[in-house]
Amino acid sequence: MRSKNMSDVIATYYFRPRSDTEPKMAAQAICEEETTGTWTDISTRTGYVKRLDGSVESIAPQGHGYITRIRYPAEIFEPGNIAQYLSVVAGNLFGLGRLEAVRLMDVEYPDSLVAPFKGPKFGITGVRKMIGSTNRPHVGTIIKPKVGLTPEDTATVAYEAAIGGVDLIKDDETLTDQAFCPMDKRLPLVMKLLGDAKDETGREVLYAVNITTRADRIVERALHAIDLGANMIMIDIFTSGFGALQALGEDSRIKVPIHVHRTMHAAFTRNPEHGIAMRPLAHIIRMIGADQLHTGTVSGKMSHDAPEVKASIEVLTCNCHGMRKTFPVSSGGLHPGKVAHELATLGTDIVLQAGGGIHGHPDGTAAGARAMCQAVEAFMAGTSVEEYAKDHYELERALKQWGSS
Ligand code: CAP
Ligand code: MG
Repeated sequence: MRSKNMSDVIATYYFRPRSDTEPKMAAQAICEEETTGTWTDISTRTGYVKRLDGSVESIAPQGHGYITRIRYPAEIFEPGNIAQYLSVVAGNLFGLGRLEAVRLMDVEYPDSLVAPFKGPKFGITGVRKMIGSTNRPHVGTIIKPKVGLTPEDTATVAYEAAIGGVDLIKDDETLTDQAFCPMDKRLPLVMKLLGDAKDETGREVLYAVNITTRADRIVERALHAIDLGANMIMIDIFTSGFGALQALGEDSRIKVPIHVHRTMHAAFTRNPEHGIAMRPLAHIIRMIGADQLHTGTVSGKMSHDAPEVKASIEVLTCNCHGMRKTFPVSSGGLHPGKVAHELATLGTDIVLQAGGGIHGHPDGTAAGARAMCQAVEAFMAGTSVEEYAKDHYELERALKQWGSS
């Protein structure tokens, strides 16, 4: 978010110093390494350079370590260069020997460093407009198995999900353009069957085709997907790189929303003491153009804790920077029995996705999609899933299969 009354950058870290290092010295080591200093005094750090020194604004005990807020002068950042921003706030500091552990928790940027970014082209409002929804959560599915299906079978699964009532169908993170399911074949077939489903139901359904590839080819691949009829594209942000998303976000020829998957994130977000929390990453991902971003579940198969998930959602949906809001996506091990808890904890301005929790329904994909939608309807009506299931067969079958915890 924007740093209040500040023209500089404020980064917040949790850290645990090495046993022979004072907390103040440890925080100072971060500050020096990422601005004008190094491990020893240097004669070249003269007066005019020292204007770019950072400062340790505060240190307070937290858990087994400390929380520190460090101020970095805005001038050491190159406006609009996300790679360079990260090299400062999330750079060498992770390897410093004086710290046993260090985790970047949050970054506040002044307007001057956010102004070069346009943010999402569609955002929550734009995606809702395509679907025709107002305040209800969107329901999505990931085609499963994540790899292996032919283009024809992928399209059939997508059709079933659309008939069952989902708003969004997406490829999984490892499916791109492999020989067994090339994009050129899969995408037109899926769009054709989604068209058939629309003729039957009158409902628009989005298909986020995974265009993840090397950064210098991604725009070309996105444009090709749009030529083939894509109404949404998807990118694996951490394996493709921030520049790839930014290129998509800033290209005015790309007039479809971008769904962002975060595969690989847990390598740096999972350890509560070391690495980078999802929040500052989500912040950047919003700035560079994500219309939808995975932020985790509070009851699914992945290991997450509610305050962290909420912190990411907050940075995607706050009224800040004059930017559109990014639609948070809760996905991973969800099924109808988990819907109420997710929505009660995370709010209804969210996309709830289920892969196994739809295609694993005992009566198949269409019934699974109906059961997920019924669970959402129950929540919106203020009714428990158990109560709602009395009149909704697919939901009843799902609850029998997976329970309602
Ligand atoms: C969900 C998912 C997502 C995870 C990633 C999967 O499928 O498509 O990749 O949600 O989670 O393949 O696991 P299921 P996170 O619904 O079948 O679990 O972003 O939290 O790492
Ligand atoms: Mg997946």
